[in-house]
Amino acid sequence: PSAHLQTYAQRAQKHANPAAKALLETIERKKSNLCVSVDVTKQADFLRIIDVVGPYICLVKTHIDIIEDFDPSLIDRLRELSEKHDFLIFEDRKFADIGNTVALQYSSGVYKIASWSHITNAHPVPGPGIISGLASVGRPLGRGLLLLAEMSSKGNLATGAYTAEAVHMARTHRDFVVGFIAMRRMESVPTPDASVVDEDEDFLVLTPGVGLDVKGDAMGQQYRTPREVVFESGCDVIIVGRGIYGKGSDAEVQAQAERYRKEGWAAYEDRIST
Ligand code: 5IU
Repeated sequence: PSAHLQTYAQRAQKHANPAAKALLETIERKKSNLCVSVDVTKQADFLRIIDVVGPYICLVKTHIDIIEDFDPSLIDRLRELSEKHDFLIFEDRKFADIGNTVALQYSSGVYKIASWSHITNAHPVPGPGIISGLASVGRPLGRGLLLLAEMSSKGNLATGAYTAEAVHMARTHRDFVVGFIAMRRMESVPTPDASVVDEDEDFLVLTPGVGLDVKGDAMGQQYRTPREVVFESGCDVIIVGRGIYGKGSDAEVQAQAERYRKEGWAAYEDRIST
């Protein structure tokens, strides 16, 4: 059966990539397919929110370059929280340059993303060289890459033939590409070269643009519910930002995290039992 009709545990057992395997195991262990996106600009807020939502998440998504008072000790604190609460880390870097440059951006600079982020992502726009560049750094460390096959924002250009080429690039680099940022499952996307299709492929689909209370924002974001994303569209992980951390007090943030965890998990249970 298609990957999304199997349990996370079954998929974890078979997955060859260490980061994907660890994520699937964490999802199963914590009964959470919730990733919280923590888009705040101060270290203290960043760490406090992650400590509050930690028990309810499988993955934390970061934009490390928006932290104004960043210093390298923040990474040590983040790692401590990931061990305390048992979640993985996804730096949403959206690499988009040629292979040589992204290898440097991934390994070096102020943030040294590859050294702490289990999963990162890239735009397929530069072609397969971007995967080779990132893999040269990330594969020896057991990291995994997601390709941006689709986006959640209104009017985005990641559609049609572009999405199909992204899927094709993933299928030809399965040792390092572990899945997609997408709005639905990608198995049925017609691939430009059928010879690369593998009946047993298991790409994780992580999906932003998830919210229960509002339909969008003033800058083109579009929200769907966890049920629409996980049950109807077959996605594996819901990514929620302002719907959780934007709710004020720690108690409210915690309540929202638990609410989204429950919704996402119930949608998954319904999916595998149909
Ligand atoms: N994000 C999207 N849509 C996308 C991609 C990434 O929203 O297509 I690719 C990021 C942006 C933000 C988070 O960091 O996911 C969603 O945050 P909100 O839930 O606050 O909208």
